[in-house]
Amino acid sequence: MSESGLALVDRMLEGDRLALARLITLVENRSPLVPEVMRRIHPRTGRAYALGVTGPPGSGKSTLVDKLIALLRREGASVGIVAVDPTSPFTGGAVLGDRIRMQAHALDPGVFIRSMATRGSLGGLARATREVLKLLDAFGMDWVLVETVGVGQTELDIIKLADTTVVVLVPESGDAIQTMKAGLLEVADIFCVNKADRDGAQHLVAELRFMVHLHREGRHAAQQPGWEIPVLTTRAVEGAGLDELFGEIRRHRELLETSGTLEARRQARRRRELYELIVQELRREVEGQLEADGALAGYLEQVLSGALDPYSAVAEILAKGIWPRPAP
Ligand SMILES: Nc1nc2c(ncn2[C@@H]2O[C@H](COP(=O)(O)OP(=O)(O)OP(=O)(O)O)[C@@H](O)[C@H]2O)c(=O)[nH]1
Ligand SMILES: [Mg+2]
Repeated sequence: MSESGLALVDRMLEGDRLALARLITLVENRSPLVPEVMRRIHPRTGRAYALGVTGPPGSGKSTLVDKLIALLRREGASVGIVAVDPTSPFTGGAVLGDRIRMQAHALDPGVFIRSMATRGSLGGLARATREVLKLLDAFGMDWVLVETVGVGQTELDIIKLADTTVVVLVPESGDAIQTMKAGLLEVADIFCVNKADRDGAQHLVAELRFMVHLHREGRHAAQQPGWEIPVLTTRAVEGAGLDELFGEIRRHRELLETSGTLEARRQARRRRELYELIVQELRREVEGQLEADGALAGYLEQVLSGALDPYSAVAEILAKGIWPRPAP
């Protein structure tokens, strides 16, 4: 690792915000320094509590996050925020909106806000988000908040990085929940019906409560005995319902901490992370070797010409120990 990369980590650990910002940029740019950075910060991670806020575009996530930051700051907690938009390949409009909405906190030394959008692969975004959360954790933030749009697979991967997840819906999203149901119940610890000043909020609340009730024995529910997903209403712009929402977040955290579920969740996360990293490494290696390695390239050629089916090729490559090869 370059001297400057190392120095950056040291400066970040001493509380240098500019160094933190530059390390996040390294992560976004998939710098080859990232594994070494992660290795060095590891002893300083694991302290922060991760809160996820997810929901459809424009449901008021950033407005809610902005108010939650204020509540956390009032308690003296420091807060790092990552706003992730998997739907946008650009650092564009939504991100600008986040900046404006959270501007009041931008000068607060106890707050650090960063927006991220997709650059290149979607899969890479979940990994980058995890790495940024670790940086914020190592920096010393008591809470790390991740705001993410929607409930597709990438978004689910991102939201699974959180200890507690708030799913934000609005009265207009009534129809959308039908299609998102499975995904929502897989991640929601708390349902927040925002824009409760609009028609249909109570209807949505009833619908969600019914859904929670029906699925109270589902997988996600079964993993947290003693917790029935609460359904709350908020009017984020006015700050109405925010104390209740924050109360439920804290109650959920306490339950996780006292029941041992938090550690179990974090272990499940570490396991997923390890698997993912191994698979990524192997994939990278095999991609590099497929063309370069004589034996593998021979198989590739036969498959390309159609002379050999890929199933037989894989079986032979693995059976003959051509790949993976033992380390030299
Ligand atoms: N009427 C009403 N409008 C709200 C409420 N909360 C937020 N809004 C408005 O909804 C719009 C979107 O709010 P954001 O906080 O940017 O929503 P978001 O979910 O972060 O949006 P994206 O990040 O773009 O997906 C803004 O114009 C807010 O002022 C609410 O409780 N009632
Ligand atoms: Mg937003």
